[in-house]
Amino acid sequence: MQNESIFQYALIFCRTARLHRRRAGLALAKIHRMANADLYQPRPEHKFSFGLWTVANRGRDPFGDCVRPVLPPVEAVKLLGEAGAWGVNLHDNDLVPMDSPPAERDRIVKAFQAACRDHGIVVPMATVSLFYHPVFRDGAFTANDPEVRAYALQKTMQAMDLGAELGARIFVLWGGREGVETDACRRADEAVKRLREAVNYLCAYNLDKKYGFRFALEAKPNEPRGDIYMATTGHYLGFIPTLDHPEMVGVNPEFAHETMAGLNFMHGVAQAWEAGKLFHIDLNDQMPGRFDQDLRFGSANLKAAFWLVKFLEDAGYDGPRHFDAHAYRTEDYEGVKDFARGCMRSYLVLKAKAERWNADRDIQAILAELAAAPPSLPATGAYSATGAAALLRHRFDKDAMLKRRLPYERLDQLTFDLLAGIR
Ligand code: DIG
Ligand code: MN
Ligand code: MN
Repeated sequence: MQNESIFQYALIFCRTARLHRRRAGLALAKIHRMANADLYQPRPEHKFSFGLWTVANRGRDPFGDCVRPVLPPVEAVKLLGEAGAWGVNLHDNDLVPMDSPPAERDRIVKAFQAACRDHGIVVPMATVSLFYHPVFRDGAFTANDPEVRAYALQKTMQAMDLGAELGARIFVLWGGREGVETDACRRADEAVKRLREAVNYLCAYNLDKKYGFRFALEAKPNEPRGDIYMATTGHYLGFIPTLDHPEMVGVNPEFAHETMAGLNFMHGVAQAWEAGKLFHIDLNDQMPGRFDQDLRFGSANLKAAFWLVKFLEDAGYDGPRHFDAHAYRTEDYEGVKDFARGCMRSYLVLKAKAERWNADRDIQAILAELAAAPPSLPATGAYSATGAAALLRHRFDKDAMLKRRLPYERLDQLTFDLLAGIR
């Protein structure tokens, strides 16, 4: 009897313990979910913004018609507010149809401003569509027809008026049609001259109206034109110093566009940042060698997205994190909201991973090893005749230099493990 009752007690104990363990596990999972929920919830201080054209993208592509109904601007603002975005951006005609009568324009703008107020959304950036209407088929600022070039300036000034009215302080210029299918159409340096003249004119308008805009020039190598002038952020970094007001002009690098050009996006962003010219950024994702996919941020190349987020956060970039992307053509508007949430969530997950990377003991130990100062070297910072003489006299021990380890394989594997969630 005694053995049996002990066995009974043991059985009850084990079942109870298993129940408690299961409950504890569930409670832990719930705490983890709640913590995660807070950790990856977008907040205004994250400065996440979307263009009206991103969440209102109807899924049309060169081979298929729209799959989603029109999403009016005030509805787009509501969707973004519900998803947790901080800001909404717009091209002039995303909000006000071309050639709207002034009274209609004002009515539309007031309704939009009310929606932004209702949903706690700001307008950090404005831009202008110089690519959709057929009149821009040969470009806008670089078009051969001087009437088109003048109309492009007028349209941009009106878009600046609208952006200023909405409180935007950044004005993006993307020259989507500034390009060629054949270089028979104009000398490429003539295009540069026309572009410079237009940007100088708009900087002067900005000063005249005291709008305080900072212009952010956005590069793209091709699409919709066979070749687009100013194909990469680097091209614009070389162009800006030639302007009348270079201090007023920076860049708006886009992840997909630099990737289309086969470049390391973070490197272009880092060079722009180092030059004090990272005025805005277009975040999305892109598989190399394809048309401009404008995919949800982090959805195609996790590692490239990680290095970008790590750079922006380590550098202390304080500008908008703008997602210039759109949902898959297969999505309905619930799916579009998933897309918007996913962009912001992925950024915050990678931000948390960057913090773990910076705190990881093994990673930091390798970085410290790499940063260890070599034996005393002649100074090579600023040039001096004595410094150069000392450098010329110095004997380098190449065998010793070759013995210094560069454990990048381990460093990159630790990064992989951290991104894979096993560190
Ligand atoms: C394309 O990537 C361009 C347009 O969407 C817009 O003019 C600009 C603003 O981010 N990006
Ligand atoms: Mn794009
Ligand atoms: Mn863009």
